[in-house]
Amino acid sequence: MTGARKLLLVAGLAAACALPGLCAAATHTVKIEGMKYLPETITVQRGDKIVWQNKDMVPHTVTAKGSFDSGNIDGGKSWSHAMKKAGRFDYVCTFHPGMKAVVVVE
Ligand SMILES: [Cu+2]
Repeated sequence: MTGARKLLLVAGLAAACALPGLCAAATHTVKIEGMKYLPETITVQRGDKIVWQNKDMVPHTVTAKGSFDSGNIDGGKSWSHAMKKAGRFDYVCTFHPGMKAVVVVE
């Protein structure tokens, strides 16, 4: 397949995804490493799943008050959550309040 054809195919899939029900939910990954969420801001589509992988040795949480809360995620473990509502969700680690990040659901 040529590069141009591949590009057209990708563009077509992206257009199909704009119509509800035609596109399977995607899974995104946020790494927790060095006391930071990476990326700090992630934008996903409604219905997508996000997996937070704790690469640190210490436990962390993914806590957006009133929206979602992972509870304790031990070092080396992960937690996933499907984003069902559109909006901007600021979240923190309840153990380390300096750890902040954002999920934007379109
Ligand atoms: Cu933490």
